[in-house]
Amino acid sequence: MTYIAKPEFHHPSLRTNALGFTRRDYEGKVSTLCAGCGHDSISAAVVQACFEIDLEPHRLAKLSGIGCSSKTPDYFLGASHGFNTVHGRMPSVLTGANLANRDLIYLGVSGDGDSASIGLGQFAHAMRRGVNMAYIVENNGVYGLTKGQFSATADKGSKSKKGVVNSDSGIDLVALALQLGATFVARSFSGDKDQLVPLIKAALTHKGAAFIDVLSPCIAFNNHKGSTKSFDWVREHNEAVNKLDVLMARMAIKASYEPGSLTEVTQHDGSTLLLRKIAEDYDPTDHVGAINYLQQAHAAGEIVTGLLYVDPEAEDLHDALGTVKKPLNALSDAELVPSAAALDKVNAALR
Ligand SMILES: Cc1ncc(C[n+]2csc(CCOP(=O)(O)OP(=O)(O)O)c2C)c(N)n1
Ligand code: SF4
Ligand SMILES: [Mg+2]
Repeated sequence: MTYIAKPEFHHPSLRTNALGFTRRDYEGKVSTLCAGCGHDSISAAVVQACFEIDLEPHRLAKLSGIGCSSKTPDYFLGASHGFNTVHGRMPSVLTGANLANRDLIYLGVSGDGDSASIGLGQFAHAMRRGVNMAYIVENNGVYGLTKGQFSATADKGSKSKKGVVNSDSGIDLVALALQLGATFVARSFSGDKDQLVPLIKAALTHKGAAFIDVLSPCIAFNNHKGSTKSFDWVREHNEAVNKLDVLMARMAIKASYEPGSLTEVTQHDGSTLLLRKIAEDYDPTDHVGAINYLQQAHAAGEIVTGLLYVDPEAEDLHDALGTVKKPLNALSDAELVPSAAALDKVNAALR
């Protein structure tokens, strides 16, 4: 892969976070994507989110598949663990890594082709198993890297740049994630950093499968009139249901607000999600309500964004499997090798 390394020097008065890192410490190589690609804005939002939650870069593992979107982990968090898997296979590789080392924070980055076309089965099983991860799909409705074929998220009736009309029904990954049992489901837009940064912060701190579908226009192949994934279309049809702020456990709630206008949701790690309602009748902790709301909005041609569902009490795959609390590479020989008595017991149970 071609890339350009960024110079390491930075202005001495750049703001630092609680760990003493500047925003530059969360950047990666210089992007080789098309200038104006939505995916670059998502990379910038990831950098901002990790800086703001004081994440230690070496504690994050970023995994992706294949596509322009899946190239982006090279452009942020240069000091984190990274792995580019095969097309559509990020979820299973991430699941394995997570089971082996539960101490890392997992970020999966994928595209609509990577997750809704070739990798749909992998996406489904990561969601239903509750793999503890933040899963971002950079959704442009096309296979950008291979020159703009419709992906499975392209809406029926949407027109390609050459005027071909898509006759297949589009897959809504948000609706699917909800149905599959993801415990944090959100949608956002690469052009709305104010909405996207808090969603990424909340997804990274959520325990369980956290999914964010980010509409991210491909300016080279899917930003024309007739496309339902263009900047203009998404801006015109975007209906946010709420506005989110994330407060980490150590931060006191300083914001002053009218009682009742904010909902507070406390997560496993002690962080608090402060949700300001935009749609009066929307409750992000009501699973059935979220599914109904989405379908109604879809029928009305609206693109619903914001934190659509969260279960703050969610359990993850480790809880379900009853795995050891330590990462596997930290177990001693004594912990790994069963005693003769334990082995006898296992053998006896099998007779
Ligand atoms: C097994 C396999 N099949 C097909 C391809 C070709 N291929 C590379 S990227 C891609 C689609 C990428 O689309 P998406 O995930 O939406 O990413 P984008 O480029 O749009 O960000 C395809 C079909 C491949 N690399 N591997
Ligand atoms: S082809 Fe599309 S998705 Fe790929 S870098 Fe260019 S604008 Fe982005
Ligand atoms: Mg795509």
